[in-house]
Amino acid sequence: MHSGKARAYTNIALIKYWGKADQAFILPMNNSLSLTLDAFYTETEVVFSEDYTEDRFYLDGHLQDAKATEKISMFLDLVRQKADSKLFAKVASRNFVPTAAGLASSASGLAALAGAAAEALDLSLTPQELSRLARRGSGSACRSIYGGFAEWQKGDSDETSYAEAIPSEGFAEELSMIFVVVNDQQKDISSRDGMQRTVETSAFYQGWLDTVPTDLSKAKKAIQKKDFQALGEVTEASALKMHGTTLAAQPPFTYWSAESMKAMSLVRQLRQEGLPCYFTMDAGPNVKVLVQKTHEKQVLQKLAEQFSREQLIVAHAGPAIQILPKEERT
Ligand code: 2P0
Repeated sequence: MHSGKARAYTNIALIKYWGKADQAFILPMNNSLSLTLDAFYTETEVVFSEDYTEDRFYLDGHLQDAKATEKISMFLDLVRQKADSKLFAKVASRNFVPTAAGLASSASGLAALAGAAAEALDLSLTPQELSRLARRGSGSACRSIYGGFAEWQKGDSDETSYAEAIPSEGFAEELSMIFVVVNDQQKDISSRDGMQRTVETSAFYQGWLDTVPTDLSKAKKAIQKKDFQALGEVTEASALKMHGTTLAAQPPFTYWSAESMKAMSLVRQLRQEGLPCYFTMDAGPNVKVLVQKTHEKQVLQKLAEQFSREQLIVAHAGPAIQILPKEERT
């Protein structure tokens, strides 16, 4: 029996990943930059054994159906191939999310799976190799190998596409991200389908790609200088441009709901009132507000005037992936 367990934290991109150059290897069209957060994480235990006759996948204690298990099996095949193993596995994963608001993340999930499976089969991967492996499961997962800020270098092959930590000398620890959890009944378009449709059909896609290098260098400069305003401005601009591309896709779509727009307007209003804060959004209607810890309480209070306290979740910079010791395994 070979077992491994890992805990990985989710990350939110400040400069977004949006579009693939290679679907099979998950090579992105552009570099992206993220902040790993402490509030949401996944713990996954993987056990490979000669006794098993198939892969089994349990999520939050429930055995998953064939479709969900197949995705896990395909990822495990990559790990088995690297380790020259033919063993089946039992995968038990738990998402730690403050509310049941659909915030479970493929970034933390696939990073934890990569870490646990690699540990179980004694692959002894460097962080860079683990990042490359996690990328094969889900693009954004390659950034969750690191704590604080990370940049995913798009590269142009399986070997050259991975994330790296961006040291910030404590700047990441000065930041908060307040999640405004917006519940709506809109039918979801997965980020995988949404980005693909955008690459293939959006008249605005090239415009998006053209501006990423400048945004990325602005973000890195802002981190280096600990310039919150510059980082916030480019974060918001990157999100707006990414979401702009979806409106020109065929058929067009948007992840925004009326509630998302209410949250974005409020953030703009707070800024006008002199409270520095900036928003970002991903492939769903939730809005995330970037703020300095020094203004966190004030911004939270203002948000609480228009959203219920249950809709607001505060996160701070989170740590790198952790491989858990044997004592913490079941
Ligand atoms: C990001 N997103 O940079 C962007 C911004 C959503 C919007 O990465 O197809 O689950 O597994 O590589 O990583 C979400 O997409 O997609 C994502 P796949 P993933 O965070």
